Amino acid sequence: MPTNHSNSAPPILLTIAGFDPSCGAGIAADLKTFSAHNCYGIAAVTSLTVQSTRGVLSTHHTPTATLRAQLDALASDIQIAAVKIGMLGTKANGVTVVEFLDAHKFAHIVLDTPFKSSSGHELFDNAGIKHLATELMKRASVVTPNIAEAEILTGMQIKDVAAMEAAARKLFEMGAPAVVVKGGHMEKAVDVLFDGIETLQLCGDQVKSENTHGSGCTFASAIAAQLALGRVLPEAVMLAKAYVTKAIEKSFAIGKGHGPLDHFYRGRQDPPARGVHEVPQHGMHPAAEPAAH
Ligand code: PXL
Repeated sequence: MPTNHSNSAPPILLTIAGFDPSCGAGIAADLKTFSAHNCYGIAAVTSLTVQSTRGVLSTHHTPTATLRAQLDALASDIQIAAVKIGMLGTKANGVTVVEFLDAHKFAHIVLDTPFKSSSGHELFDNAGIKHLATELMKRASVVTPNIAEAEILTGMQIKDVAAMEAAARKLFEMGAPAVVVKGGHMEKAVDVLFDGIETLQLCGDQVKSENTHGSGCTFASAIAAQLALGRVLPEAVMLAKAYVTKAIEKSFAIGKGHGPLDHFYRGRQDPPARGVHEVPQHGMHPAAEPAAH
């Protein structure tokens, strides 16, 4: 009986996040992103949301003991190369995650900060946001707020790239070892990375698309995958930005609201030009050749 136990496993990444049943954001986006980077993903669910492409209808947060049990079961069994944290729901879940991180000392921790869905539904309570700012942020390798989240965390108003840089520095002073402030909603889609030493502006053209649901989750997960694959942070962030930009460019509608990115655009081939696939070409397997007549 052949076994496959000698095949070496790819890097294994853990996402701690909410579940979006329309699979555009949250855990599903994270797992697709890990897979697209040839990594293996595992997940602990912090919250079950009820949503479609049209928005979030309700959230049902995982009881703390259940979240802790998921995390302990996974970490006691599987070697985790990097952790990505997304929606947490409640402060109690945030506290559980802090305890988990302290017990294990992971090499790479990417902390995304989804506080509200695009449709305006609360994804994290106010006490949780405070706890994230004072306790969780300093345990991460990098924190990835968008402009609105950076404003909430810093109390600053952010109107331009200079203010994004100032906010990134303030978040660093508040304890985050490195920060990416995401400006994807700005005309020029500039992200600002501050790693405690230098600031880097990452410029990209804003892709006009209605199907951007899960962009933040995807970006943070792509950074985690690149870190797990051995890239240094600036390189990981640049590659993640290129990936998410292309995945938005290739995004598609699946329902009446905001559709998902195409996480697997790299593996998709354009259909062959008309005619090419209809007539078997010389050199094909004999069984596929047209019968002689
Ligand atoms: O895009 C932020 C986000 C993150 N995680 C989950 C979500 C959403 C937005 O709806 O549902 C689970």
